[in-house]
Amino acid sequence: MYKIVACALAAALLPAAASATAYTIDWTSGVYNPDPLVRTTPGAYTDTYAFTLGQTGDFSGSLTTQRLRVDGTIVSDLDFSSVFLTKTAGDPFAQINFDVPMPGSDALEVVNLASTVLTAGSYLLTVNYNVDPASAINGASYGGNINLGAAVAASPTPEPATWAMLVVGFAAIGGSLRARRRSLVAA
Ligand SMILES: [Ca+2]
Repeated sequence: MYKIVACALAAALLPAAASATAYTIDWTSGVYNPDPLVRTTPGAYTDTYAFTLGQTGDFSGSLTTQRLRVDGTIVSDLDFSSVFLTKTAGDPFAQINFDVPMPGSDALEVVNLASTVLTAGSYLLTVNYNVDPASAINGASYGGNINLGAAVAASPTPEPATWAMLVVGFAAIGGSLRARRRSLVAA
């Protein structure tokens, strides 16, 4: 009996494990609007967004907390704790940690997913956040957009070194034609 009470106390003191929800973005380019679940239970949450790029693309976007205000009082809010991008398959990739301004604030939290060029491979955007008991009464969520654009095409303008090679090439062709003409005249 004593043991059971001790175990129950320990369980109550331990922080609950974060609830994890995985989303898969099925696109190679365009805009994806995350539609995460509205949380009505207080606690820590982890949402992951998996996507695969067949070619190099430009990644960007933003995530914003959605707040509900009743009679001037915010009754629904969540708090981002960390947002980062990792690669699960492909070339080596250094994790990108996006800045989370005003963590834990009741103010509107906006996480800017700074524009980044990503090479082909599989990626995972992880969004960690907390919902406190007061905010959970009416449910808390966030929204935003995740963009993937085609990589900027390589410039068709030849590099200075390429121009130099072209000039040398034309000069060589001109020289050989003149030599050929001279030899024809001599013959
Ligand atoms: Ca907040």
